[in-house]
Amino acid sequence: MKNKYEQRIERLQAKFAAAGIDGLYINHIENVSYFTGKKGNDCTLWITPTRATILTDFRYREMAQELTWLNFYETSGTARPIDLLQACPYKKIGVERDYLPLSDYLDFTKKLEGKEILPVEGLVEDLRMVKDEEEMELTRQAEEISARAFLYMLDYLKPGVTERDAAVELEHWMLTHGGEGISFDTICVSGAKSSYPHGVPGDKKIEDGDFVTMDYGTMVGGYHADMTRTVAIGHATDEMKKVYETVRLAQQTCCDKIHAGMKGDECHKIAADIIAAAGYGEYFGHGLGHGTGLEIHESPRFSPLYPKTIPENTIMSIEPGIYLPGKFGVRIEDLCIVKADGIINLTLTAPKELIII
Ligand SMILES: [Mn+2]
Repeated sequence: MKNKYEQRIERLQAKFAAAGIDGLYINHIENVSYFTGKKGNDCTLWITPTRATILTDFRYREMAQELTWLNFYETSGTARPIDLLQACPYKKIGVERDYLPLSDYLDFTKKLEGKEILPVEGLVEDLRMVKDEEEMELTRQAEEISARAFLYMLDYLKPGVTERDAAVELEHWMLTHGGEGISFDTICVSGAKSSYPHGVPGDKKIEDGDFVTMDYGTMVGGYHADMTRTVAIGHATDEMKKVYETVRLAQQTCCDKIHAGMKGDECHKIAADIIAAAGYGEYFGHGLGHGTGLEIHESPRFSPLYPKTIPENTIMSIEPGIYLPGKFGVRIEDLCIVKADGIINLTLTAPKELIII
């Protein structure tokens, strides 16, 4: 019985002919992880139709030797990746167009004799897009910890706490409750700064009348959680309530209607139409959502720029927002598994109705 990594390697090898390559040199760290189960800097893979080799140096020797489904090529000053590629019998060398450093590309094209260097894109990313049961379970666990952290923060947040304190508290809670890292720099912004979709937490104190937007997540087994909630402090004006309700309705309608087989732009339009009908069309300027997995942002996308079909068993964020410059912003984000007949929402334990603390 082949392990899951060997099966993934076989699925990649099956794509070589259509891509016009004899093999693929992989240096993107998460793409390497996908075939090794390990995350090491300075590890690359060379995968040919019949074998897969990990290339790394002495520091990772023991780790590489544990990966019994891979050959190990120990790199050094005289045994460089380019030397392995030169010695192999293959001529059409695929490289990752989005990730190979330009210096390596120039080196390969200039120095490899009798070889063609062919930049390709999306081969591994398309495999990673559709998740297996284990990947879904790890993501579910990561999102559950993140959603429970939100409940904790409802008790913690109060006027006088700074954005930075709140962000640190949130991260600390996740890391002491099973989280294995932070998915991305925690966003915790308040008041007028909540209109910055990706604002950085600062020394500003949370005040009565602020919206506080928290966009964050933790990881389990390398799989990223991602969620956003916006809460009001003390009170909310009628305008704040109207904007919040518009985002909540757009977000919930997407949760109710999206299913596998829809196009990415079609999904985005569900939210965009609701927000535009409420008069805020120009204040929703980003895509509705993105895939998550070994990276926080991966294929596919819910976006006006993504006309492709969303396959079953992708893990996607659904995160509409409205941002009124100089005033405030609201975003609500759940993570979900896309199925043929709808979505499985992984963020259910965090309420979405307007909470005023
Ligand atoms: Mn997101």
